[in-house]
Amino acid sequence: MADQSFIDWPFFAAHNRDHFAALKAWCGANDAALHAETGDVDADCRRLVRLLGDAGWLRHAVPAAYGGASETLDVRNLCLTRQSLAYHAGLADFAFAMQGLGTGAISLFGSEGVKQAYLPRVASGEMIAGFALSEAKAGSDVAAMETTARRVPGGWVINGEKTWISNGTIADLLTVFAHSGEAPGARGISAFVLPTATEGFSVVDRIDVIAPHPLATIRFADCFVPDDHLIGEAGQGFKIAMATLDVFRSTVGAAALGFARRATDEALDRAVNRKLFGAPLGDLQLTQAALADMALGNDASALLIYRAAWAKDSGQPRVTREAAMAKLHATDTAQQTIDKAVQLFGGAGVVSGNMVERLYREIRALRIYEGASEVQKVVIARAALAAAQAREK
Ligand code: COS
Repeated sequence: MADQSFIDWPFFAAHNRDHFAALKAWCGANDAALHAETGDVDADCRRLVRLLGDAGWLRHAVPAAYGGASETLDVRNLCLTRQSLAYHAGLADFAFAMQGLGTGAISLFGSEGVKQAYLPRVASGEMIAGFALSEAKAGSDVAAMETTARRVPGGWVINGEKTWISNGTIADLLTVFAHSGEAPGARGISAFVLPTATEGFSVVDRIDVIAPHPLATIRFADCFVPDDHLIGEAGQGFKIAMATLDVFRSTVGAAALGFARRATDEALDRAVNRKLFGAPLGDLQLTQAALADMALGNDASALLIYRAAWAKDSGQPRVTREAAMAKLHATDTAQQTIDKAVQLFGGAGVVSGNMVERLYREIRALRIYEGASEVQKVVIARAALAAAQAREK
């Protein structure tokens, strides 16, 4: 059982503590169902979305007026959910996370009609969502995207190709970002809701990765979306993407923390039960050094994650810096923590199916998606420089 003491920290309100306790109990009772994998990752993911929807957990991914659990997206509950699910099963965390990220821009900036049409069905697990931002030539450099949106009577026509799209093979609706021509670069991007049943949408390629997820390259060939499927205002898409990531980057850190806490528990179990040189592995000071690093890393990550989540929930308009710190620290530290756990397991740690082997594969992508570690450093450094320049004035 992972260290739970963080839940008593002052960042949390009673509703967060109640949510964490209820979800923890549910995950414990449903561990086998969260893990059941058939080898068909699309089918597994669809099943997990249904499972989480039926149990009511997906309600935390949308606001209360549209079938959600809290009036506005409660970032602390999003983080607690991801941390708890990731502790049990990476794919379950992914299934939850994408319902939130895939509709985050709609929840924050969408038209009333679009919110009512889609959010309740995402909260129930009836519809699966995705976030289509990245392109082959536009990952960290979002503004370099080549997908276009052209205004036509009654709506917009979207053309282009996106890649590394989570849920690309199974999504029912996507938040799509495209150049719409109001201005060059970042100021000429707009955001749209695009149901994948739209004529002209296709999956070009499935992408196989070290920890299987439904990942794909997708294409839009003259896809028409009606006017009310524009999210926010035309030309505001870059800011909408960044504001959405402000909410969800802390949650990536929380998922990493869930993986790291699981690795720590596996390592502690090993340290207590594995005998070496006639004594438990945990008696060796080098083992203790590794365990100390893990415990320290977990608490430091948790402090940064829940600081960022609390700041957002408390109404701070921009938490870009705080969310970047949380994601950067939690994902990089989790990678080190899991690597240490693998080392403590020796040969058993790299055997397929061992929990720490799974975690070792699961964690890697989190240092890349939703803003690579390098992007987070840029964000943090810019904030520090801007503060220093402001003090000079
Ligand atoms: N919320 C609201 N607005 C924001 C914002 C935020 N979090 N971050 C930036 N903006 C605004 C800026 O204020 C600026 O507005 P003005 O033009 O009115 O001044 C505008 O957006 C452009 O911002 P900036 O100049 O910082 O843009 P850059 O192109 O320099 O951004 C980084 C650089 C690298 C930070 C950005 O492109 C980024 O985060 N890239 C990673 C994207 C990513 O996460 N990809 C993964 C896809 S999801 S799996």
